[in-house]
Amino acid sequence: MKSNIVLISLLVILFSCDKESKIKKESYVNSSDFPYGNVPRTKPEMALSAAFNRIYDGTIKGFEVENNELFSTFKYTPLEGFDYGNNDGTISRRDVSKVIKANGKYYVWYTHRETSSPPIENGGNDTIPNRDWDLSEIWYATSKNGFVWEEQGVAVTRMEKPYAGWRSISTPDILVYKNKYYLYYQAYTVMPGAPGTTGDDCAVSVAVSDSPDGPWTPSNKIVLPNGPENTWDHYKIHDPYPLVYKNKIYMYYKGEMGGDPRVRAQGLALADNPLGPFKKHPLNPVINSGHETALFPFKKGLAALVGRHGLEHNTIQYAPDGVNFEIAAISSIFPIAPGAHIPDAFLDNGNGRGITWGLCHFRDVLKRGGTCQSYSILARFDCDLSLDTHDPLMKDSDILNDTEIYFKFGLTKEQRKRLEEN
Ligand code: AAL
Repeated sequence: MKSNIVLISLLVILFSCDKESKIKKESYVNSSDFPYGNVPRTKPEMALSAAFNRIYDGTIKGFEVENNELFSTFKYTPLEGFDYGNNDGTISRRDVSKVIKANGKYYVWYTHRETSSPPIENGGNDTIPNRDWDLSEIWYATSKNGFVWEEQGVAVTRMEKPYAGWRSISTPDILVYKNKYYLYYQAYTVMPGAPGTTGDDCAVSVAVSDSPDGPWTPSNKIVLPNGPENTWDHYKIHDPYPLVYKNKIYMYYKGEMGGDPRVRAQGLALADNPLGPFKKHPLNPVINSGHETALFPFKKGLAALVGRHGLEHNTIQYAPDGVNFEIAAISSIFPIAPGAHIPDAFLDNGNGRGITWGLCHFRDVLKRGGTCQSYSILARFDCDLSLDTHDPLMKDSDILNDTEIYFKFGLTKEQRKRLEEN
């Protein structure tokens, strides 16, 4: 008798559960029944649109952008400590490296140009720059707080002819490996934008030092060479960006595969030794967008700030293996040529904590347009892409810019004329 009662009550419970889920299923058949209030954190058994399937199965997980650790807005601060002369384009600073901390202070390296005249588009010669980063050197500065900087001067000068870098060196990035410092940079043998080139052809070289204050010994070797003829990175190897990951040096870089407008993408090359050889990854390119792309360890993978240019511009991407990147967040007003402060950039501890600030640049300050870009200034960006920080002020997806900012991006005369004629 007792066992029958137990059996009957079990059956009742079973039926009611099944009934409940049936109800749920039944009652959810009509998608507008998606619940109010406590949204289902696990995928409900109901027909879902592509957008809601993405919430549960996509790479951008979760409902609230505020809880997305890889979503952030960016805030900008002018820097103190850098003198741009008469602001006439004869002094320029741009394309910063990652910011590292050493000897109790922050260090950053960047392209520094001081020339008798601002760049002149297709007017370059031995003393006149053809581009903002032409006839340049690598300089560095230090800071106690990341806002007020002290320029220390030149780190690496241009090479002697015929070594790569005699025309210009630019766009540096730093690697700290086994207590030695490595500065990678674009090394030019022809002036950027020279006739007969695709506009900015170069490869990457490296200099070494035992101290962030130098002296730096240039290798006078190309460590990240151009790709074979007719390949995506045959002409341009730009923005070298080393990290230590999975016991190797992961060197990311930008290539440009032609086209109009030009298509840029990010590649990866791996090495066991900072001086190479670097072996390019068979799946290159690994990021289909972006220009100067900053990457940082995040959890067991790597994340990337994919700003300007391309299908997936203005996205923050994540690859659990450092190779296969997926979009993890979408944001706006990205820092240009970001050099983030990444405390664990070279720790390779499989537990990346993310970033909260760095330096970047604003280019073409004189608004000359064209590709030579008058001159550039450095600035600071702050964000919350960190697992150890939660700053709601950086997690605001509803950026309401001032009206004049919108009207600043007005129609050109030609566009207005065309629209009025239609
Ligand atoms: C930057 C970087 C590289 C290019 C030029 C200077 O944005 O991508 O450095 O060569 O522009």
